[in-house]
Amino acid sequence: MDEVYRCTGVFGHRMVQIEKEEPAKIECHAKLTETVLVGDYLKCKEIGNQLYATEIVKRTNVIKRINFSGNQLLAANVDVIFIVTSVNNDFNISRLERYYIIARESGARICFTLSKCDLTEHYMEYQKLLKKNFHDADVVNTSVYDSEFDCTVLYEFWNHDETAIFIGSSGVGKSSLLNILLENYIIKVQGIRKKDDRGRHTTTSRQLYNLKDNRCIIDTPGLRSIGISASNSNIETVFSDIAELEKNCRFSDCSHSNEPGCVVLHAIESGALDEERVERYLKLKGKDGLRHKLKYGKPHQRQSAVKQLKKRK
Ligand SMILES: Nc1nc2c(ncn2[C@@H]2O[C@H](COP(=O)(O)OP(=O)(O)OP(=O)(O)O)[C@@H](O)[C@H]2O)c(=O)[nH]1
Ligand SMILES: [Mg+2]
Ligand SMILES: [Zn+2]
Repeated sequence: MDEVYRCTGVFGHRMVQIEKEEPAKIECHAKLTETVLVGDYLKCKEIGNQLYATEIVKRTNVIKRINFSGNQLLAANVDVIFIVTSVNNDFNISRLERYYIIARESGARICFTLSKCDLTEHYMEYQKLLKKNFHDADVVNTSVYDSEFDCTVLYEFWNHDETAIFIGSSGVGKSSLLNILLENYIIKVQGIRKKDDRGRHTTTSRQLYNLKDNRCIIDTPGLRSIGISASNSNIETVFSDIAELEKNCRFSDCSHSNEPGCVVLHAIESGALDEERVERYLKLKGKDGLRHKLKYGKPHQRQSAVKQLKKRK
Protein backbone atom coordinates (compact mmCIF):
# COMPACT_ATOMS: atom_id res chain seq x y z
CA MET A 1 0.00 0.00 0.00
CA ASP A 2 1.18 3.55 -0.75
CA GLU A 3 2.20 5.79 2.13
CA VAL A 4 2.51 9.56 1.77
CA TYR A 5 5.53 11.39 3.19
CA ARG A 6 6.69 15.00 2.94
CA CYS A 7 9.89 15.71 1.05
CA THR A 8 12.27 17.68 3.26
CA GLY A 9 15.34 17.76 1.02
CA VAL A 10 16.46 16.84 -2.48
CA PHE A 11 19.88 15.39 -3.23
CA GLY A 12 20.96 15.32 -6.82
CA HIS A 13 18.48 14.05 -9.31
CA ARG A 14 16.97 10.89 -7.87
CA MET A 15 17.57 10.98 -4.11
CA VAL A 16 15.09 12.65 -1.76
CA GLN A 17 14.83 13.00 1.97
CA ILE A 18 11.45 12.24 3.51
CA GLU A 19 10.02 12.80 6.92
CA LYS A 20 9.31 9.49 8.66
CA GLU A 21 9.87 8.91 12.39
CA GLU A 22 13.46 9.81 11.50
CA PRO A 23 14.48 11.65 8.34
CA ALA A 24 15.24 9.06 5.67
CA LYS A 25 16.86 9.24 2.26
CA ILE A 26 15.11 7.26 -0.45
CA GLU A 27 15.36 6.95 -4.20
CA CYS A 28 12.79 8.02 -6.74
CA HIS A 29 11.30 5.09 -8.62
CA ALA A 30 11.98 4.99 -12.36
CA LYS A 31 8.31 5.72 -13.05
CA LEU A 32 8.59 9.05 -11.22
CA THR A 33 10.01 11.25 -13.94
CA GLU A 34 8.98 14.70 -12.65
CA THR A 35 11.50 16.62 -10.56
CA VAL A 36 10.70 16.38 -6.85
CA LEU A 37 10.68 19.63 -4.85
CA VAL A 38 11.23 20.34 -1.21
CA GLY A 39 7.75 20.57 0.30
CA ASP A 40 6.24 17.96 -2.04
CA TYR A 41 4.08 15.19 -0.64
CA LEU A 42 5.28 11.92 -2.10
CA LYS A 43 3.46 8.65 -2.53
CA CYS A 44 5.96 5.98 -1.54
CA LYS A 45 5.91 2.22 -2.11
CA GLU A 46 7.96 -0.57 -0.61
CA ILE A 47 9.47 -2.72 -3.34
CA GLY A 48 11.73 -5.62 -2.30
CA ASN A 49 12.34 -4.20 1.19
CA GLN A 50 13.22 -0.81 -0.17
CA LEU A 51 11.04 2.31 -0.04
CA TYR A 52 10.73 4.29 -3.27
CA ALA A 53 9.03 7.60 -4.08
CA THR A 54 6.65 6.73 -6.89
CA GLU A 55 4.39 9.75 -7.35
CA ILE A 56 4.05 13.42 -6.41
CA VAL A 57 0.73 14.35 -4.79
CA LYS A 58 -0.90 17.28 -6.64
CA ARG A 59 0.75 20.50 -5.47
CA THR A 60 -1.21 23.42 -4.07
CA ASN A 61 1.41 25.83 -5.44
CA VAL A 62 5.04 26.20 -6.47
CA ILE A 63 7.63 28.96 -6.20
CA LYS A 64 9.58 29.43 -9.39
CA ARG A 65 12.08 31.70 -11.03
CA ILE A 66 13.53 31.80 -14.50
CA ASN A 67 17.18 30.91 -14.90
CA PHE A 68 19.43 30.27 -17.90
CA SER A 69 17.69 26.96 -18.64
CA GLY A 70 14.10 28.12 -18.27
CA ASN A 71 11.73 27.84 -15.33
CA GLN A 72 13.33 26.59 -12.17
CA LEU A 73 10.94 25.32 -9.51
CA LEU A 74 12.19 26.07 -6.00
CA ALA A 75 9.66 24.64 -3.55
CA ALA A 76 6.09 23.35 -3.36
CA ASN A 77 3.07 23.62 -1.07
CA VAL A 78 4.07 26.84 0.67
CA ASP A 79 1.55 28.96 2.59
CA VAL A 80 3.68 31.92 3.66
CA ILE A 81 6.74 33.51 2.09
CA PHE A 82 9.03 35.57 4.28
CA ILE A 83 11.14 37.81 2.06
CA VAL A 84 14.12 38.53 4.28
CA THR A 85 16.20 41.66 3.83
CA SER A 86 18.75 43.18 6.14
CA VAL A 87 18.93 46.87 7.07
CA ASN A 88 22.49 47.41 5.87
CA ASN A 89 24.34 47.98 2.60
CA ASP A 90 22.82 44.87 1.12
CA PHE A 91 19.32 46.44 1.09
CA ASN A 92 18.29 46.61 -2.56
CA ILE A 93 14.80 47.58 -3.72
CA SER A 94 15.28 46.25 -7.22
CA ARG A 95 16.14 42.79 -5.88
CA LEU A 96 13.21 42.91 -3.46
CA GLU A 97 10.85 43.76 -6.30
CA ARG A 98 11.99 40.61 -8.07
CA TYR A 99 11.59 38.46 -4.97
CA TYR A 100 8.15 39.97 -4.43
CA ILE A 101 7.06 39.22 -8.00
CA ILE A 102 8.06 35.55 -7.79
CA ALA A 103 6.47 35.33 -4.35
CA ARG A 104 3.17 36.78 -5.57
CA GLU A 105 3.11 34.43 -8.50
CA SER A 106 3.03 31.46 -6.13
CA GLY A 107 -0.18 32.71 -4.51
CA ALA A 108 1.28 32.32 -1.00
CA ARG A 109 0.90 35.09 1.60
CA ILE A 110 3.89 37.41 1.76
CA CYS A 111 5.60 39.11 4.68
CA PHE A 112 8.74 41.23 4.37
CA THR A 113 11.12 40.47 7.19
CA LEU A 114 13.59 43.22 8.00
CA SER A 115 16.52 41.46 9.64
CA LYS A 116 19.42 42.79 11.72
CA CYS A 117 17.41 45.70 13.11
CA ASP A 118 20.03 45.96 15.87
CA LEU A 119 22.35 47.50 13.27
CA THR A 120 20.59 50.83 12.79
CA GLU A 121 18.21 53.03 14.69
CA HIS A 122 16.60 53.94 11.37
CA TYR A 123 14.98 50.55 10.84
CA MET A 124 11.49 52.11 10.79
CA GLU A 125 12.53 54.11 7.75
CA TYR A 126 13.44 50.91 5.96
CA GLN A 127 10.00 49.68 6.90
CA LYS A 128 8.43 52.84 5.46
CA LEU A 129 10.39 52.41 2.26
CA LEU A 130 9.07 48.88 1.86
CA LYS A 131 5.50 49.97 2.53
CA LYS A 132 5.85 52.75 0.00
CA ASN A 133 7.16 50.44 -2.71
CA PHE A 134 4.90 47.47 -1.94
CA HIS A 135 1.62 49.22 -1.02
CA ASP A 136 -0.23 46.66 1.06
CA ALA A 137 2.77 44.59 2.18
CA ASP A 138 3.19 43.30 5.72
CA VAL A 139 6.58 44.12 7.20
CA VAL A 140 8.10 42.96 10.48
CA ASN A 141 11.32 43.95 12.22
CA THR A 142 13.60 41.27 13.60
CA SER A 143 17.02 40.78 15.07
CA VAL A 144 18.59 37.64 16.40
CA TYR A 145 20.91 39.68 18.62
CA ASP A 146 18.52 42.12 20.25
CA SER A 147 15.59 40.80 22.26
CA GLU A 148 13.71 44.04 21.64
CA PHE A 149 12.90 42.46 18.27
CA ASP A 150 11.11 39.25 19.08
CA CYS A 151 11.54 36.88 16.12
CA THR A 152 8.40 34.95 17.06
CA VAL A 153 6.51 37.92 15.57
CA LEU A 154 6.67 35.80 12.41
CA TYR A 155 4.07 33.48 13.90
CA GLU A 156 1.46 36.20 13.48
CA PHE A 157 1.58 35.52 9.76
CA TRP A 158 1.92 31.79 9.87
CA ASN A 159 -0.56 29.38 11.41
CA HIS A 160 -0.12 25.93 12.88
CA ASP A 161 0.08 23.19 10.23
CA GLU A 162 1.28 25.70 7.64
CA THR A 163 4.51 25.77 5.70
CA ALA A 164 6.59 28.91 5.42
CA ILE A 165 9.76 29.65 3.47
CA PHE A 166 12.59 32.13 3.91
CA ILE A 167 13.81 33.71 0.69
CA GLY A 168 16.31 36.55 0.33
CA SER A 169 19.90 37.19 -0.63
CA SER A 170 22.83 35.39 0.87
CA GLY A 171 23.88 36.79 4.22
CA VAL A 172 20.62 38.48 5.22
CA GLY A 173 20.28 36.10 8.15
CA LYS A 174 17.73 33.50 7.04
CA SER A 175 19.42 30.56 8.72
CA SER A 176 20.14 32.63 11.83
CA LEU A 177 16.40 33.38 12.17
CA LEU A 178 15.61 29.73 11.70
CA ASN A 179 18.04 28.71 14.43
CA ILE A 180 16.13 30.99 16.78
CA LEU A 181 12.77 29.50 15.80
CA LEU A 182 14.17 25.99 16.18
CA GLU A 183 15.60 26.99 19.58
CA ASN A 184 18.60 25.04 18.48
CA TYR A 185 21.68 26.27 16.65
CA ILE A 186 21.87 23.42 14.18
CA ILE A 187 22.10 25.33 10.91
CA LYS A 188 25.42 26.69 9.76
CA VAL A 189 25.70 30.47 9.48
CA GLN A 190 28.67 32.53 8.40
CA GLY A 191 29.86 36.14 8.53
CA ILE A 192 29.23 38.54 5.65
CA ARG A 193 31.77 40.44 3.51
CA LYS A 194 32.93 43.69 5.06
CA LYS A 195 33.10 45.73 1.88
CA ASP A 196 29.46 45.36 0.78
CA ASP A 197 27.66 43.32 3.48
CA ARG A 198 26.98 40.50 1.03
CA GLY A 199 26.82 36.89 2.22
CA ARG A 200 29.04 33.94 1.38
CA HIS A 201 26.40 31.49 0.15
CA THR A 202 26.58 29.42 3.30
CA THR A 203 23.34 27.49 2.84
CA THR A 204 23.65 25.47 -0.34
CA SER A 205 20.40 23.52 -0.58
CA ARG A 206 16.76 23.95 0.30
CA GLN A 207 15.73 22.12 3.43
CA LEU A 208 12.42 21.80 5.26
CA TYR A 209 12.40 21.82 9.06
CA ASN A 210 9.61 21.01 11.49
CA LEU A 211 9.00 23.29 14.40
CA LYS A 212 7.62 21.82 17.58
CA ASP A 213 4.17 23.38 17.07
CA ASN A 214 3.48 21.71 13.73
CA ARG A 215 4.66 24.59 11.63
CA CYS A 216 7.12 23.82 8.85
CA ILE A 217 9.76 26.14 7.45
CA ILE A 218 12.01 25.89 4.42
CA ASP A 219 15.47 27.46 4.55
CA THR A 220 16.91 28.36 1.16
CA PRO A 221 20.24 29.52 -0.27
CA GLY A 222 20.37 33.15 -1.41
CA LEU A 223 19.59 33.25 -5.14
CA ARG A 224 22.31 34.68 -7.36
CA SER A 225 19.78 35.76 -9.96
CA ILE A 226 16.02 36.14 -9.94
CA GLY A 227 14.75 35.90 -13.49
CA ILE A 228 11.21 36.98 -14.23
CA SER A 229 9.20 36.68 -17.42
CA ALA A 230 8.50 40.08 -18.99
CA SER A 231 4.87 39.02 -19.32
CA ASN A 232 4.47 38.32 -15.61
CA SER A 233 1.35 40.25 -14.61
CA ASN A 234 2.72 40.84 -11.12
CA ILE A 235 5.11 43.40 -12.63
CA GLU A 236 2.06 45.63 -13.17
CA THR A 237 0.91 44.90 -9.64
CA VAL A 238 4.16 46.15 -8.12
CA PHE A 239 4.32 49.14 -10.46
CA SER A 240 0.59 49.78 -10.61
CA ASP A 241 0.99 53.58 -10.56
CA ILE A 242 3.19 53.52 -13.67
CA ALA A 243 1.08 50.87 -15.38
CA GLU A 244 -2.04 53.00 -14.80
CA LEU A 245 -0.39 56.21 -15.91
CA GLU A 246 1.04 54.86 -19.14
CA LYS A 247 -2.47 54.02 -20.33
CA ASN A 248 -2.88 57.79 -20.79
CA CYS A 249 0.09 58.19 -23.16
CA ARG A 250 -1.13 59.42 -26.53
CA PHE A 251 0.13 56.28 -28.29
CA SER A 252 -0.88 52.92 -26.88
CA ASP A 253 2.55 51.48 -27.74
CA CYS A 254 4.42 54.49 -26.36
CA SER A 255 8.00 53.61 -25.43
CA HIS A 256 8.20 56.67 -23.17
CA SER A 257 11.21 57.96 -25.06
CA ASN A 258 10.35 61.04 -27.11
CA GLU A 259 6.79 60.53 -28.23
CA PRO A 260 4.52 63.55 -28.02
CA GLY A 261 1.87 63.23 -25.34
CA CYS A 262 3.92 60.84 -23.19
CA VAL A 263 2.55 61.18 -19.66
CA VAL A 264 5.28 59.01 -18.13
CA LEU A 265 8.08 61.35 -19.22
CA HIS A 266 5.98 64.28 -18.14
CA ALA A 267 5.44 62.74 -14.71
CA ILE A 268 9.20 62.15 -14.33
CA GLU A 269 10.01 65.68 -15.34
CA SER A 270 7.47 67.14 -12.95
CA GLY A 271 8.81 64.95 -10.13
CA ALA A 272 5.55 62.97 -9.76
CA LEU A 273 7.23 59.69 -10.74
CA ASP A 274 10.57 58.43 -9.54
CA GLU A 275 12.78 57.96 -12.55
CA GLU A 276 14.70 55.01 -11.11
CA ARG A 277 11.44 53.17 -10.51
CA VAL A 278 10.38 53.73 -14.09
CA GLU A 279 13.78 52.38 -15.18
CA ARG A 280 13.27 49.24 -13.13
CA TYR A 281 9.74 48.79 -14.48
CA LEU A 282 10.88 49.07 -18.09
CA LYS A 283 13.76 46.68 -17.45
CA LEU A 284 11.45 44.05 -15.99
CA LYS A 285 9.16 44.50 -19.00
CA GLY A 286 12.16 43.82 -21.22
CA LYS A 287 12.18 47.34 -22.66
CA ASP A 288 15.00 49.83 -23.13
CA GLY A 289 15.73 51.94 -20.10
CA LEU A 290 15.01 55.64 -20.00
CA ARG A 291 18.43 57.03 -19.24
CA HIS A 292 19.58 57.67 -22.77
CA LYS A 293 16.15 58.83 -23.83
CA LEU A 294 15.34 61.60 -21.44
CA LYS A 295 15.29 65.00 -23.06
CA TYR A 296 17.58 66.45 -20.47
CA GLY A 297 20.11 63.61 -20.76
CA LYS A 298 21.46 61.97 -17.67
CA PRO A 299 19.42 63.03 -14.68
CA HIS A 300 21.00 65.34 -12.19
CA GLN A 301 22.75 63.48 -9.39
CA ARG A 302 19.70 63.08 -7.21
CA GLN A 303 20.37 60.51 -4.51
CA SER A 304 17.80 57.79 -4.07
CA ALA A 305 16.02 57.46 -0.73
CA VAL A 306 17.78 54.13 -0.15
CA LYS A 307 21.23 55.62 -0.68
CA GLN A 308 20.47 58.46 1.70
CA LEU A 309 19.26 56.03 4.33
CA LYS A 310 22.31 53.77 4.08
CA LYS A 311 24.59 56.74 4.63
CA ARG A 312 22.87 57.65 7.88
CA LYS A 313 23.42 54.36 9.78
N1 LIG B 1 23.90 42.14 13.61
C1 LIG B 1 23.20 41.07 13.23
N2 LIG B 1 23.80 40.11 12.50
C2 LIG B 1 23.05 39.05 12.13
C3 LIG B 1 21.69 38.93 12.46
N3 LIG B 1 21.22 37.77 11.92
C4 LIG B 1 22.25 37.20 11.28
N4 LIG B 1 23.35 37.95 11.40
C5 LIG B 1 24.69 37.64 10.87
O1 LIG B 1 24.64 37.66 9.45
C6 LIG B 1 25.54 36.68 8.91
C7 LIG B 1 24.84 35.82 7.88
O2 LIG B 1 23.82 35.08 8.51
P1 LIG B 1 23.19 33.76 7.88
O3 LIG B 1 22.11 33.32 8.80
O4 LIG B 1 24.27 32.77 7.56
O5 LIG B 1 22.59 34.32 6.52
P2 LIG B 1 21.78 33.53 5.39
O6 LIG B 1 20.72 34.45 4.89
O7 LIG B 1 21.33 32.21 5.89
O8 LIG B 1 22.88 33.36 4.25
P3 LIG B 1 23.01 32.20 3.11
O9 LIG B 1 22.90 30.88 3.78
O10 LIG B 1 24.36 32.44 2.52
O11 LIG B 1 21.91 32.44 2.12
C8 LIG B 1 26.09 35.93 10.14
O12 LIG B 1 27.34 36.47 10.47
C9 LIG B 1 25.09 36.22 11.23
O13 LIG B 1 25.66 36.19 12.53
C10 LIG B 1 21.10 39.95 13.26
O14 LIG B 1 19.93 39.95 13.61
N5 LIG B 1 21.90 41.01 13.60
MG1 LIG C 1 21.68 30.28 5.27
ZN1 LIG D 1 4.72 57.29 -22.80
